[in-house]
Amino acid sequence: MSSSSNNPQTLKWQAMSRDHHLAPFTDYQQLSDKGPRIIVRADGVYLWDSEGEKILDGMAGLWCVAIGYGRDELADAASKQMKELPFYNTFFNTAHPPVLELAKTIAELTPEGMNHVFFTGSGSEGNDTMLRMVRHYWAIKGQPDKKVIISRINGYHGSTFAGSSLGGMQGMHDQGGVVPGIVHIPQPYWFGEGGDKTPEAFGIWAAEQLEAKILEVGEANVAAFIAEPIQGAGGVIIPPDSYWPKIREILAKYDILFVADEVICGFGRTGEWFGSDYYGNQPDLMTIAKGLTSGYIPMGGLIVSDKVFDVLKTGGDFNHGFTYSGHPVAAAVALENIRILRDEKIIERVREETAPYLQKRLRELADHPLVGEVRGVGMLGAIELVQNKQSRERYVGKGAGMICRGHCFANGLIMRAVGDTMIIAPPLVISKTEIDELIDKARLCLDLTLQDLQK
Ligand code: PXG
Repeated sequence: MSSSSNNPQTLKWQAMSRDHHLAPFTDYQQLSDKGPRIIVRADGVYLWDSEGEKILDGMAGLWCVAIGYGRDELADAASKQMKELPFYNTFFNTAHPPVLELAKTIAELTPEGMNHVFFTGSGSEGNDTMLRMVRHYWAIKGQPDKKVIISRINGYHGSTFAGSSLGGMQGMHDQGGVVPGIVHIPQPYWFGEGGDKTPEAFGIWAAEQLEAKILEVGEANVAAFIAEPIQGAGGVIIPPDSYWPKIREILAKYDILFVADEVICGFGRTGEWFGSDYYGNQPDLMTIAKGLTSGYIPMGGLIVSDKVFDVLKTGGDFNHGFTYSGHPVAAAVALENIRILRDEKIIERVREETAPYLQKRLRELADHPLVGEVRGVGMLGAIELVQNKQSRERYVGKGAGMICRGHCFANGLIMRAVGDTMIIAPPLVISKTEIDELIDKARLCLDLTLQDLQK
């Protein structure tokens, strides 16, 4: 591993990290001591580090590199746009062709009635935009008290103040506080929190928490409910089948907006264009980022339904926006990325061929003594590490997930750990042979982890 490198170039970069670079979500003392692994190039589903080691990227960068690494077409689209018009803003009654083409293209892909896009630089900014927009929406409609957003514990909606407040990550709330008017309900995480209930019964219970919260806060005060179709950063939490139908039933009873955070699920990860399509949900707003550009360049946005837009249009100025809203180079890259997803039928291939194969192979790991559950949808998967397969009891205080992640890292596989849940989200273009390699490496690392835990 690079932490024990003798390579002078690696050491030079690690010194730069120690002396100057502040990485996200990082213990700076620990990183200084260990030094980061330096990733220098990538192609397809593979990364190479500065030691020359090849690594299968089971996380698509950070859930984003949908079309895989090394697609020259995206670089060419960026280069062409930079030469033609590298920047112009979309404030003050101006626009440029890429942003308009992109908004129209996205509207072609979204569920019925979702035809308007506000662009941002990231998913977090998309959710900030959402917070202001939904409160503004209700104010225009003469209900300014409808301000509260209901969100879920262990959801992830970004790292800006609105994003982290909407999210349900205690560690983030503890550092700097939260935006007022955001409340959280339990997540539909059966394996971790379902207790003696069946998954179906637990799914209903978790959905009913939404209704209980609406009644507690008062419908007259609730602006919206936000949720990821499948929680990503929280540990690839796939709700029981009963959850979304029950949520839809509750949403139909109350006059509140529904926001789908599609930052991870959007652009094909579930085998449909959006996670909302996968579940048959009908959101009023959808946050996007990541797969929109396959991560080649930063871009996010908020897709807005006709219903919301028709009200916004009557409300005067919407006082919100970023310098890089609809950045022409990002828009050109997103357009090319979507062209590739469409022309190469990548999402169809995921749905019909590679995702069923990944899910089948992934489930073979369920027989491993360390594995309590394997679950997944599309190109998303989770493996729960346990001490007791029947009772779902964990290895307490052993850091099984981190041990496993370390073995993966050392054996040429990127697989993330969320506590003791191992998660994968490979590029959508991963082939069956590469899936075989991923599963073989995962099994090896489970073996090595179990050996360590039994020592
Ligand atoms: N919503 C969801 C559902 C996300 O997964 C964001 C919003 C925020 O997007 P930006 O572009 O502002 O990062 C995300 C981001 C992890 C991890 O550890 C996940 C994300 C970001 C960083 C780390 O799994 N998701």
